[in-house]
Amino acid sequence: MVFDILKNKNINDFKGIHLFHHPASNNAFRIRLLLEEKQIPWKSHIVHLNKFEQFSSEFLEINPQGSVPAMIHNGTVINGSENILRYLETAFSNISLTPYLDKEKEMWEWVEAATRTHINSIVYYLYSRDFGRPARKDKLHLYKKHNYDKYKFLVDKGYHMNQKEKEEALIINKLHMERLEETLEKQDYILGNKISIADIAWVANVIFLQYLGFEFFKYSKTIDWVDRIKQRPSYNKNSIMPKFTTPLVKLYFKMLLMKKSYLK
Ligand SMILES: N[C@@H](CCC(=O)N[C@@H](CS)C(=O)NCC(=O)O)C(=O)O
Repeated sequence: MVFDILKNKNINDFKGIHLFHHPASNNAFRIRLLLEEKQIPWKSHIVHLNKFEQFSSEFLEINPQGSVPAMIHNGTVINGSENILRYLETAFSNISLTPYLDKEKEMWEWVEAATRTHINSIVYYLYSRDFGRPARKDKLHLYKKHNYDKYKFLVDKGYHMNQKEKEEALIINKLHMERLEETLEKQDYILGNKISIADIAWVANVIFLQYLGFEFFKYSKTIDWVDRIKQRPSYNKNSIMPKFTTPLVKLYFKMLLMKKSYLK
């Protein structure tokens, strides 16, 4: 339990890199990939989102938004995937993932686009495919207080998405994938023929979309690019995102939704 670790230890006492994450989180996946790419030793702490550990007072002290990834490095807390990627790239520059100095601004624009769109693209598509974790009514106030964007999404769209909204979720992601495919038609990686943080940031979204059944046959360069990244040593047992989209998960969520305590 993540709060047992946090209860017994002061933030300043965390030495080295401690990542608070969840295996099935695409936002956390890109951090694990970068840590492995840079060969940084790190300690894993799983925050069980389904048990709402993200809203324990102990975890909220680290990340007041109640979300993963969050990281502590020698007592310094850094939250949110874009911030963590930026921090790691600066603090651990031995192995650099910024291969083109003249394209640094462009690189961070790609990273920002991959992370900023989380709720409006990835979460939207996740729920349109019935793989979104059902919202418990008694937890909604916590989302309202700590993670307003997710709260708004759950209330507005989470469980009563009409056909038009489902199509919109698909179109938003298609537009992103078209831009990526066009870029990869010219080169092996997003910025050129060398991997950068832009690739690390986007591949986490793409693999997530693959798990959700997004149709990729039109995006062959993107598929080759994912395979190229999967061949790298950084894609290993520490970083990998397990497949979470089985029919059983859908069935389980459907059963939960029959209970009164869940938002419909
Ligand atoms: N902008 C943040 C978003 C973080 C986020 O929303 N993470 C999700 C997991 S992918 C989460 O922790 N959700 C908690 C919840 O839904 O209760 C980032 O890029 O790290």
